[in-house]
Amino acid sequence: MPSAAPPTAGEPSKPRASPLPKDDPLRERILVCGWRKAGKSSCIKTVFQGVPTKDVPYFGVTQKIEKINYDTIIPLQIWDTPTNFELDQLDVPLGSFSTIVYVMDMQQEDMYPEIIARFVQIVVRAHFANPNMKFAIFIHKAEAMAQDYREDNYRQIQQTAEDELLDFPFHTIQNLAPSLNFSDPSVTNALANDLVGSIRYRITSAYEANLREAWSGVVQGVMEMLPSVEQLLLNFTANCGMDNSFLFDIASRVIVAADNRGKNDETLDQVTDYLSRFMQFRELYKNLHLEVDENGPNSADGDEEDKEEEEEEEEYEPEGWWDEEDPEIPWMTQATRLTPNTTLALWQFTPHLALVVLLRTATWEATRGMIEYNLTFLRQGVRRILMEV
Ligand SMILES: Nc1nc2c(ncn2[C@@H]2O[C@H](COP(=O)(O)OP(=O)(O)O)[C@@H](O)[C@H]2O)c(=O)[nH]1
Ligand SMILES: [Mg+2]
Repeated sequence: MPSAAPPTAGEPSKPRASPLPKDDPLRERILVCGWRKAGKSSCIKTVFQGVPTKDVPYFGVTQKIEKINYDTIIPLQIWDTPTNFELDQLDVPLGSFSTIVYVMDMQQEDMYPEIIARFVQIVVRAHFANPNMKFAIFIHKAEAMAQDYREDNYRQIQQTAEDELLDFPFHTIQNLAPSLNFSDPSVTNALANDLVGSIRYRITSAYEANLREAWSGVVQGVMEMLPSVEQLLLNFTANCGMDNSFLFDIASRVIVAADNRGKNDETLDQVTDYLSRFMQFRELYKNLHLEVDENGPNSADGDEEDKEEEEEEEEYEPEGWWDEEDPEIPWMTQATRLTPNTTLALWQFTPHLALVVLLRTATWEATRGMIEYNLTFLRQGVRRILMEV
């Protein structure tokens, strides 16, 4: 076993000119739309603006488009839209969005055909505005439904959307794509199938961890560096005998990358829960520097749990977080024994991101030095990828 070198923050690197301006075109834009009262604002606010779920029933109606800037592994701009929103009301080109999230109320079964027809209209239009556009449907308000019922509705929604796309009267929008011949069925079939493949369906509820998983899919979908980060995590997890490793956005508790081995819902719930508990203790971590924007700090819910605190430190400098970091300072870290056999450990990587690993307690106790040694390289690797993009 190699001797454990003290973990360092890695060398400071190239300076970044200035913080991103508010409307920076480099932010990945995500448009959130859907039927009135489907839960659009709830999906955004409970995850990215730290609004507690107990406030969900009291949200006011969204009156105008709201743009929420959120800095995580990549800078995002999430657009919340009001009732009766139409694509024509955007003050930027539709093609400048990378993803459209369509929120629908799972409980409005009688409305599925209209809701889905509207979604398909948006998909088709957005595709011609940006052929790389990604689409996600959040089938929302699922918490009241039993598992079987959820699955039936999920299948019904997916089938309806696919049928609607395959039957879409593309000839009526020939003007959007003059170079394609929409009277040729082979052209329209290929296009429809392409569109079918660009849609991800997610069951969500503001009261369940699946909402964060759904957002995780959306964020990962726009991360060009995802495969490189995943590969680093995979190597690290395999070398150190871990069960799983996850790179989390700390404030939203959204997973931005994972090693993708043997992941299951239970593990995810456990880890997400752990992070929210950890965030309750954030006051104890005096040097856990999180960027708090004008939307307010994140608040987390959950119960207390025994914790074993270790060293802490992270420097944060708003002009470009990596410029001012002292490479000699150890970063904030924390480990918790969940059960006698399972340990969860957390290390902060950047002001926004933390690595959470799940491993056998015996492995942690026997090889902690080696894990921390390997972690130095993982952390530097991840940070280097982030600095380059
Ligand atoms: N049962 C349930 N209700 C929700 C959920 N999310 C939002 N709602 C309710 O749906 C209504 C509309 O939510 P809102 O987010 O304002 O919808 P929007 O009009 O699409 O932005 C509110 O009364 C919320 O309490 C959820 O996950 N489950
Ligand atoms: Mg709203």
